[in-house]
Amino acid sequence: FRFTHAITRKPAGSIIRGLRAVDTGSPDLALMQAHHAAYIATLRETGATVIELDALEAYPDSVFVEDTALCLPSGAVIMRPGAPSRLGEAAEMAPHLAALYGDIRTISGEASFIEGGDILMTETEILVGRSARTNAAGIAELAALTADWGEVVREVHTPPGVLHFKTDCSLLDSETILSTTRLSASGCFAGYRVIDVAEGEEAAANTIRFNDLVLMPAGFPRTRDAILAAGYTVREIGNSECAKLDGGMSCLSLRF
Ligand code: CIR
Repeated sequence: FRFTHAITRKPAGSIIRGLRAVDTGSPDLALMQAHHAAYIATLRETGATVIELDALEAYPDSVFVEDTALCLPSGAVIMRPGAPSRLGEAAEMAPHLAALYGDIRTISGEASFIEGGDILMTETEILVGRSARTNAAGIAELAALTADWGEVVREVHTPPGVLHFKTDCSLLDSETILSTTRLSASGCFAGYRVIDVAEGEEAAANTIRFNDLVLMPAGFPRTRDAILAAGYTVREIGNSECAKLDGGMSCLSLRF
């Protein structure tokens, strides 16, 4: 959770056509831009360098850069998104990572699918949740590609009906995970300290610990108070527009 860099991408006007599980109305681009600017300013407040890539109109969901790659200490892995409309986003990210990393590897199996939103990295392992976007072949390929970097990949499950594994959980520090009870009940976080999000506030589970701050979506006071009570410094960021597209704090950046 200590980072020197983040990569973000400006939201495109085509965001109104972004993927969503349930249609609760189109996102408002101007409001999303304002939230995005607050998010970037907060990352910068911690001293990190934040890269802002230009909007990609051809890819409505491209603001959600997390799904395109996985940044590890030894190198970066380019993902293979399971959403057909998002497949091309990964290749758009590759040159930006190649400029920063010496070793870039790519998930390339025709039958392999994996999105960064399904991946939770802790200090000791990489948990990858199978989901509608991430399959066993994608997880196996990630494990094979990163084994010689010393990475340990563990396959877990995303709760039914939940977009990504990390929609429902976040790393708060080396031993602490914030999770919905529907996910932690599976037992996948045995050995970690788990803070449960308040009932009815499941959408608060996707936060990020970024250096000294926990960035969380605004509007979930009971979960915010639980995180504060555990001793973390919290910044609430407006997320109403990204939430219409099932997106949250982690989706908006690659962190390394
Ligand atoms: C999608 O369905 O792919 C986007 N509308 C939301 C992606 C959210 N990304 C993430 O949780 N990492």
